Amino acid sequence: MPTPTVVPFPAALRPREGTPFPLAGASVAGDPDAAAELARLVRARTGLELTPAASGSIRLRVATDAADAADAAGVAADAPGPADRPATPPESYVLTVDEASVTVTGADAAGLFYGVQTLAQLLRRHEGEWVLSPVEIEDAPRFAYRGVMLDVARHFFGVEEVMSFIDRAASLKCNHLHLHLTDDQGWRLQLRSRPELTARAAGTAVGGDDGGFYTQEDYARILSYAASRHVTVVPEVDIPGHTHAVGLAYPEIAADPVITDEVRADAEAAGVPLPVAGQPYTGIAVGFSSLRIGDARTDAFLADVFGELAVLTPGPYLHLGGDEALGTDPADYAAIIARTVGIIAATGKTAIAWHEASAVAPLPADLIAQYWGFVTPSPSTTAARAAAVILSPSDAAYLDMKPDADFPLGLTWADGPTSVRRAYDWEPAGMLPGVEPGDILGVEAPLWTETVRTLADIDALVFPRLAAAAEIAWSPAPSASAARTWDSFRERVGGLGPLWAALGIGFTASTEIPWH
Ligand code: TNX
Repeated sequence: MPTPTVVPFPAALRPREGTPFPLAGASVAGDPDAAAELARLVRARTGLELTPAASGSIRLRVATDAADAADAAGVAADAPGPADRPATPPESYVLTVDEASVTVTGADAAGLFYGVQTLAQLLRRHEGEWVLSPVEIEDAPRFAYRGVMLDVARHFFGVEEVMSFIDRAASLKCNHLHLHLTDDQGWRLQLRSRPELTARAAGTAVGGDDGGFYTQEDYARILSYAASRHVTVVPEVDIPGHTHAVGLAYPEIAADPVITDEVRADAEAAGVPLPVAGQPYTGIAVGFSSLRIGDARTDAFLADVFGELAVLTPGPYLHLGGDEALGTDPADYAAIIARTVGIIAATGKTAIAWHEASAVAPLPADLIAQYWGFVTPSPSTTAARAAAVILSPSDAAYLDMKPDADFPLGLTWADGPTSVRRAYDWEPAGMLPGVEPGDILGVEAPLWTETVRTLADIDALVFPRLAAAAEIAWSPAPSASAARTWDSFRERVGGLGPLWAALGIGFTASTEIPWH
């Protein structure tokens, strides 16, 4: 049997001898949400309808007692007492296929959902029929945080598009959606404490395109859809840089734009005016905006914004940005980071910031740093000082880097154009000196949207490279799994092309991948 087309590759996969399980006429029993998800995927891929039945040949369930939990962890129920038994990891599942039955047991609802995604990837044609080959899979994630980021500030994406993005990420077992909600070009979330933000600073986007914003009802819909796909939303309000739009709404707390040579060069290249206080900015330069730090009105703004964001957001994290604050004096920068981390901690949430913020002294406790330098870090990297680190190396994990030189979308600043292989061939452990494997919370692949306007644009940049980030985040390290090689990965990704096409994912058919 060829390597099954599963991405990310499971912790353990053992093909079994025997006749494949036929899909035609199969019935599904067990968890109704999982059954509906499997039926959706099977319908899209094969056109077959799975019938629900109390004693179905496909059984989907969440482990409910100790024996089930041991089972989901791949341990015999009569194994030595609880103390000797490995704890059932969250999000894990066990999947078995034989000629007569298919069973997926999740340690929890997320684990069951992931088992169903794996099942959909395993569907194949055999002698003219849709089948599943006999197999035994025990699977659990390597990292707890497996993220994607969508920048809805440079270009705005509506609720339906965000939901589609969530589906795509969740199908690759990603469990966090970082929403970059604010930037120089626009503010995208309605806040009742600060109504002028969306009244005055949400109308435009890069290139003069239409803006937009999420009402609180929209945001609640995104959150509840994400929860149904086992995805935690991490909202980002970027301070103190990337705040030109704030000045359109609350000019009294905006610092004057700092026009550097880079900002000037970008304005000339893009044919857009320089940033002007109080007017919408439609270029793509960075680092010119800041807030009036130390002003009580700024502190009140931060307390309102992060306080309300905490109330609206069920997940444990609030992201405060902190990147590229080139227009901010270092002492002011340290002060506003400390102040904002304090506000976030007081809400009961944990602050995440881009890694520059982990350079401030004293370093706030519990701050999680998101590293966006290169795979080979520069000596000045500060992420190692943080309590935990999320890895988003820009030369490997940035989905907005051009996949090749003639590609119409994307940027190249992070040593681009990039490649699928570059997205795959990096290892989190040991990447940053001073960051121990246990300090790595996980991996996130960001999509910045300066050049991205539609869901089709998103797909073209995100696929297939998100599959690489997802495998790095979920699968065992290459040293612990024979399938964790570029050759195995490219074969498996190639096998997923028809499933992605059936689901309407407009992936880029990279020449590095042998597409089926
Ligand atoms: C850098 S990476 C940024 C963003 C840009 C992105 C484009 C980081 C934390 N900031 O403001 O959109 O490059 O690739």
